[in-house]
Amino acid sequence: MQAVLAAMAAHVISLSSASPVVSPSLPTHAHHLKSSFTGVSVRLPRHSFNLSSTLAKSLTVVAETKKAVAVLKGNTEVEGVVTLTQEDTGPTTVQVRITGLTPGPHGFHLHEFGDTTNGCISTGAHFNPNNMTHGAPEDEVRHAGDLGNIVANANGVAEATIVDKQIPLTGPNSVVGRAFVVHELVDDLGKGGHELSLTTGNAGGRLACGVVGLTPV
Ligand SMILES: [Cu+2]
Ligand SMILES: [Zn+2]
Repeated sequence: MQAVLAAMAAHVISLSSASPVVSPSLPTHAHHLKSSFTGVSVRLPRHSFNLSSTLAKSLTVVAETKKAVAVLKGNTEVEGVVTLTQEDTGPTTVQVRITGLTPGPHGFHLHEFGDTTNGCISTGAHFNPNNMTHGAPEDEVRHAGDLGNIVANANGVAEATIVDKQIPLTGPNSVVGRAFVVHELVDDLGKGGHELSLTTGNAGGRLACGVVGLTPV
């Protein structure tokens, strides 16, 4: 009997220490057991902890979806909306709709700062937390903010869905608070041989920009 109680107490102790989230759902008598058997924990075989940490993990896995939005405006008639969705630590899905463009490809990036005090110029350079040179979204060497080109149709409307792993909505490289910029010209993806190819893709002026902010899921 004592062994059974000790085993129960061991679970209570290790569960509550492994995951504070779990403990409020434990029945109150379990808390009582925990305090009665505090001394037992130091003699627990190692496998008890492994079992309970596995259990704690399975109880605390909850899918977390983050969503954000940017409204792009500038000094021209170009405007648009970009939404970003990320589940847990998976890739971010970016949905783009921009109007008022000249038909054809336009460079599209996440820039470092969510600062538009001086228009799109004050959003800084391409978001580049890994100190790389400019490239295409599919390249190993690229700025995190390099999302390539979006292509406007004959009506000047560009619609795209981009899935990318380097622009998360959480963590140290979160893009929340940074800004999307759509450019005047095609982004040469670092391969144009121009002096600006390896910094900006030589994509020309900034037509419109918008700061990424969290939005309800
Ligand atoms: Cu840009
Ligand atoms: Zn870049």
